[in-house]
Amino acid sequence: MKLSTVLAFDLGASSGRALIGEMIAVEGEGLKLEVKEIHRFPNQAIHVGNHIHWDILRLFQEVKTGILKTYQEGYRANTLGIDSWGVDFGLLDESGELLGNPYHYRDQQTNGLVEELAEFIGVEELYLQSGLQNMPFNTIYQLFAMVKTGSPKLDAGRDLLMIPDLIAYMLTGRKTCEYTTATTTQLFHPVLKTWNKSLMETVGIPSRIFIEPFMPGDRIGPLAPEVCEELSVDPINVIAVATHDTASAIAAVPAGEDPFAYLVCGTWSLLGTELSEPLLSPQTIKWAYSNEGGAGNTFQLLKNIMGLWIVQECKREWEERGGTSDYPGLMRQARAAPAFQALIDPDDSQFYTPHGMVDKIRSYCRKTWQKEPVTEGEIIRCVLESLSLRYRHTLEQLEKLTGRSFSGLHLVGGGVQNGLLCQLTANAIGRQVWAGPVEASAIGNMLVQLIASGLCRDLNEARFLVKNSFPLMVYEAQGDLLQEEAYERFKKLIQKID
Ligand code: ADP
Ligand code: LRH
Repeated sequence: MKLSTVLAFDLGASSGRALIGEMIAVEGEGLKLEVKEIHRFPNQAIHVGNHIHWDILRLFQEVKTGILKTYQEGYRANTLGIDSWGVDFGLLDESGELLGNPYHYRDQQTNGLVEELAEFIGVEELYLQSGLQNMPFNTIYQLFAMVKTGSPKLDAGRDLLMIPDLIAYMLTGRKTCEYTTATTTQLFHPVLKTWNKSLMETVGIPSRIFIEPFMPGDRIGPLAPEVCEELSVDPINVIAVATHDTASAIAAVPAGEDPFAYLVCGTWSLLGTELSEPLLSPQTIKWAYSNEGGAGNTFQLLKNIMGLWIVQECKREWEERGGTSDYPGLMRQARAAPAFQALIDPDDSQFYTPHGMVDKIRSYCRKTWQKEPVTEGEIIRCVLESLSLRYRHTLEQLEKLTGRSFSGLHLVGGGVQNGLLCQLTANAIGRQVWAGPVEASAIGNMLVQLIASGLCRDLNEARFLVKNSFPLMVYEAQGDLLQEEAYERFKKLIQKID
């Protein structure tokens, strides 16, 4: 028996998708969530002059296409939700018009601003005020860049809408701000759980542009009449889900009630554990761990790791040069390449910026006196092995920070499809990896909609639904001496940051 139909839009930095979810009661098996992908589209940075932007209007158009396709396929969603990557935003003027295209978080406008603000406010103070890892892309730095250049957009701006809020506004005409994405700005106070107006004042950011946050599960409103008319659809209710894609993905981790560790593995790798309150200790400051808001009144203590972005960029470069390898092809080559030849520190700042990734990896290896990876397989293997060792390092830090011990690691997101990475991660951490679901963000998005409509009681019940609906792949650790020796080498490489 079908109990509800929900529609989720998950906008990632590399692609966006619309998934329909049906909650059904199956005799003898209990409640299940059946999920089907309706629409998928690429997302990419658009270069204009010296800046990079998101193509927000095209993303909105793809969302409308997704709604249309659900109707064409005969689905009628009760509610819909939108999640996306964090930190980026659009500004609306007095009349509700969007002021320019949102910047891509990798835009160079924030170069040098982390250091500048640190000198001005102090790293420790900034951390205590925001609870976040100091990443150059955080909203605070993007706004600080506008303050410094005297951007007229900041003067004319009346409302700041984070990307998922902006898409929701285009769909409904309602200006809202959702809590989980608000906590990625570095302008939200983790302890007071409200916008940090004094920090805004210190940096010169006008506090009037920030809207009081909605909590995950709050109702934004129905699709606007003009959207319904254009698409010939019903006024579906839009729900503020856990609109930060990482928060949505974590909501869909098929864990029980005991503490667990997760790795949300997509463009970025977010490795962390769920807490009921933020953890702001001298050690979390030193190791720069974020406390981000999660669904169900949780805090997510996590580390932002460079992730599969490095692989994406290598693939893009090879494609531009006429290469044809898809992900499975590249991973086959990486499997065949010799193990632990050369390692990189994936979080070295040079890997953050687009372009020239293959050369950057090779020159890093050269400069650190390692054997330079040459073939596509060798390069991908070098990146994946380095990531897996970074995951081990982070998991061990997380245990020290929280006093918890984890028997394994839940891995969710696009990286689940990379069997080699999952196996390398299990080997590196010396524990099991439970991989799945791939579409965790979209599923977490659906779960909050189901909680909002009263079909799931809470996050625990929602996670049970995931467990009961999606099979997991289990990877057993296969450690050896080579592994330990590589970890020792890796720790020396990253010493400068720890
Ligand atoms: P985001 O939401 O940040 O765009 P995803 O969760 O969609 O990211 O994950 C994207 C990543 O998934 C890619 O960088 C790629 O490394 C990996 N991936 C996608 N498809 C495959 C595949 N078929 N095999 C292996 N890895 C894949
Ligand atoms: C992952 C993510 C991550 C942010 C980054 C901007 O998609 O939302 O949590 O730090 O993108």
